[in-house]
Amino acid sequence: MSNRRKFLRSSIFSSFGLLMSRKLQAGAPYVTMTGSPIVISTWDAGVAANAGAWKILGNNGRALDAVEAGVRVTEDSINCCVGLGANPDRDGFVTLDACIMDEKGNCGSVGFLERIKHPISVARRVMEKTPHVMLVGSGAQQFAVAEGFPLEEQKLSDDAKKAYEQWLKKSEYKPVINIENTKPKGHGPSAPAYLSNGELNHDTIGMVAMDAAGDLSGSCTTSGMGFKMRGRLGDSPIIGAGLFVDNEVGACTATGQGEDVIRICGSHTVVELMRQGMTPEQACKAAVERIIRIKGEKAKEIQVAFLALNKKGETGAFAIQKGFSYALKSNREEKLYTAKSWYL
Ligand code: SD4
Repeated sequence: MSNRRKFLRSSIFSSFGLLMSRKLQAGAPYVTMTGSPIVISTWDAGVAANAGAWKILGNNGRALDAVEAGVRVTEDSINCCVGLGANPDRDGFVTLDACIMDEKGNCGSVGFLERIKHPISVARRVMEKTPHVMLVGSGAQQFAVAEGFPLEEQKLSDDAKKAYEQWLKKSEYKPVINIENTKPKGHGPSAPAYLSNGELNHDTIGMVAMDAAGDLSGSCTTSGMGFKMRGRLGDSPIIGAGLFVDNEVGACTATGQGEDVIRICGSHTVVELMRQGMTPEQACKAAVERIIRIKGEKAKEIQVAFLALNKKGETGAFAIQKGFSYALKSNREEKLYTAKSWYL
């Protein structure tokens, strides 16, 4: 065979190979399991949130509507940790972050939002009613009010008030974690934040879901780290960090110390690793390992967890520290799982 013919032959085969691998990367390995809705969300509060989402998913509704309705349950809950009753910043004000993303790559986000009960719904309005992705601070609040969201009085819950008063005694601004305990004593610049019933007060809920049509969406809403610096944003309102959805591949949400999630574009990283063929758990673990590599010994002091769902309806999670729980609801099961972790 002449050299020219050899060259043509090999370049035809290599272009074919490239084409095939592009096609595979575009999602070919993932078979859409239509008709099998599923929702997963972070921490124990995810059980109630999933039940809220299921009212929509279980009735052939859209994943986007489900993930908004689901986390609104948590934002509504006075005893929790995510909405207006949550831990304040170090100046005593509750500031909220949230984001939402649908199967078409549409996304919306709000950050540093005060006195609005449902930041997730404001994030959805940003997505649907503005040409932007993100609104923050007084601008986000102004938009929310213009959209008809009531401006609430700030009133700390009894638990948040107690925790804040306790924190003020030392005003210590550094990650606190008790790794000997299955219940980490917080995972950020917070003092331990236990509810009066003794349960750990988590300040974020992230949720990802697939609907009966096989479409994915996700939501994430938080008061952020308790006793954070005023003006601080974490990963939760940042598309690609606290949440990412790619309808060809899968979806991921993150919880824990936002600074370290942002550092590796955490949720986007997990989705891209799933695109390359990893299972959700493998992808979450690989993302955690990146943080461990960057942080070295300091990783012992922080908690970060990822929770992911792929297009086949497979789920998985991985955390730095033990004790990360996530809730799953599908037609077959309703369960609270504990994720594997780097430190045992
Ligand atoms: C943040 N990632 O603001 C959030 C905190 C969190 O459970 O997830 N807490 O950094």
